This record gives sequence, C-alpha cells and structure tokens, in this order.
Amino acid sequence: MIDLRSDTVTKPTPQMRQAMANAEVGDDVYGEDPTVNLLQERAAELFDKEAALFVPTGSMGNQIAVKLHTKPGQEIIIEERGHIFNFEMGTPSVVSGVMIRPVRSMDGSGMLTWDEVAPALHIDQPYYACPTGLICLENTHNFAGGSVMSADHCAEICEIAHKLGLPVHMDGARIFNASVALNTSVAELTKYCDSVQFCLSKGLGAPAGSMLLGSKDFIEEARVWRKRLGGGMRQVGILAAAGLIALEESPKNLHIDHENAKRLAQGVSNIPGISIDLEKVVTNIVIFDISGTGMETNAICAKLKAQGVLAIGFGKTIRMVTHCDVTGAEIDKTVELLSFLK
Ligand code: TLP
Repeated sequence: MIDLRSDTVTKPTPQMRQAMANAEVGDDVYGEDPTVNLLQERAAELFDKEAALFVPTGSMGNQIAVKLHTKPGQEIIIEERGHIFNFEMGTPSVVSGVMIRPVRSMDGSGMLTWDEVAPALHIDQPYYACPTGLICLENTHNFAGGSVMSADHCAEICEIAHKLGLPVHMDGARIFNASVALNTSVAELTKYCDSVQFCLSKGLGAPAGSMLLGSKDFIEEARVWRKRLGGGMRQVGILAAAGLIALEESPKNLHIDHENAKRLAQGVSNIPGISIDLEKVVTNIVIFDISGTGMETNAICAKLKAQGVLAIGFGKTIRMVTHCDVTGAEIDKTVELLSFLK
C-alpha cells in the first residue's frame, strides 16, 4: 500500500530499531531512565528551553500544557481548524474545564494575526465574561495544509499576548517541517512561546512519543500531570532511543517529503474537478478540494484504496501526507491512479 493517510504511519528505520535494541533503560517514573533523560536534555538544548518532558503522544503534551496554563472556567483561543480544537476529543473541557474560542484565520493560512485574535479576547471584561487564559498556535498547521508560521509572526503574537499577561502554547507537532521550509531553527520558531509540544512520531519517523518543552517549573508540574493522566511509563528508554535518532537524523530528510508533496500537488492540480492552491503547499501536507469531480470523497478514497493508495477524506477535501516511507515514484503512481477522475 502507498499510505498517504498521515505521517503518523511511518515505521522506525533500521538504525532506530538497532538503537532500541541496545538502549540503556531505567524506571522513568523515578527519573532513572538514562536514555529518556538524554532525549529530554537534547530536546531542551535544541529548542533552547529550560527543560523537556517525554510524553506518549502529542495530544497528551498539548493537554498537559492547556491544563497548566489555565484555570477552570477560562477560554483558550485557537485557530478554528486547529488540532487541539478539532481532534483532541474535547479534552480541554474534560481535563482543564476550559472552553475553546475558535478564531478564523481570514486568509486561510491558519496563522492568526493579532488583529484576528484581539476581538476574541476577554480581558478586563465584566466579571461574567469567560476570561481568556491561553493562546494556542499550531506550526505547521495541519488542516490549513501544512502552512508555516515565521519566527517574526510568532514573536509578535507572543509579545502582545505576554503584555496582556497571556501565555502562548505552540502545538509544534510538525515544527521540524516548518523549520526546514523556512530555513529557521526550531529554537527561533518557538523562542517566545511559553510551552511547545512536538512529535517524534510523525515526519521524524519514531514509533511513538512527543516532547513537551518549557521552563523548569512548568516541566516539573507537567511530570505530575503526565502521571495523573496515565502517561508515566517505565523502561521507556526503548522508545526514547528511537526518538534520539529521530531528532538527530530525520530533519535532514524532511526536504524530500516537501519535494514529494509539491510533486503530488502539481500532479493532482492537472486533474479536472480538483482544485488546490499550489503556492500553499510548502511542507508535507497536500489537501485538495474534489467538489468539481462530481464524486464523493469516500467514493474516491475507496477507489484509491482498491488500487493500493490510502488517503483520508474530510468533507469535500482529501488529505495526502508525504513522509519518509513514500518515494517519489509512489507519488507519481498515485497521481497516475487518480486518472479515473479524468
Ligand atoms: N494528527 C493526526 C490526526 O490526529 C489528525 C494526523 O494524522 O495528522 N497536533 C497536531 C498538529 C497533529 O497533527 C496531531 C496528530 C497531534 C497534535 C496529536 O498527536 P498524537 O497523535 O501523537 O496524539
């Protein structure tokens, strides 16, 4: 199968498997797993943050951040297609007792400007308004098609938010893709964010795991919440060993995924009935509209599946994600197979 459903489907490389087999381990709930500790130190160093915590999933990393930055009864601001809003099962309300105020990014980029955020804020409002507690950003923005937020843009949002006493959390599940696309370090891209979550298990290819970063105090508290949520793992250096390789080696190859995404986007753009803005494909996510084909998304995905290609449909769009387990030739094959639409 050519699996373009997500970059979450990537399998660990032989080098990762080797490192996993040889990993030194200890009980991480006691903070005694040397490989986890190494991964946390390395991540903190790369992002120039005080501390980092290995968490089982990106969702858990995001939700711990929401929990720690807010109080029950507050609101958090997120772009309306953001992952924390749409794909984390209402956990902010379940775990943190907060409401989500989704805000539309008017240019479709998914990157909120301060002018878009400002009218949604509840600060110094009458006591019966729901006060804003946190701003969440997402870079790259998954459902805006892998769009990227520049370091300056992020810095501007953080600067104004901080002046108002608001923390900023970055869902950087794919921040390394943004870093490659913008040719800017992950540290620069997240410099003023109070916390950052990034995934080892997406484009970076590790089998599982995400990192949460922030101040030392924040990460100490995050460790408590990780355990509370059932995420205190034991000899998890086995996974961290793969994570270390993901961190050191995988970013070097992400540009290939981006080239493949462009190639895919270019290919599908020539198919009648499909619309896609080629300029917007800058990382590894390709989302195209199939309204003009006269077919339903599910029918197209089913037909593709029967021919050996997996993709996911959302409404009138289909998402295809390139990653290290898909080759350029497989991308060409996918475009060719879509010819049933012609
Ligand atoms: N995204 C998954 C699905 O949940 C939609 C995917 O296939 O793209 N933040 C962002 C921006 C994400 O895209 C995801 C996963 C997460 C957080 C959650 O990560 P996990 O799956 O590790 O909980």
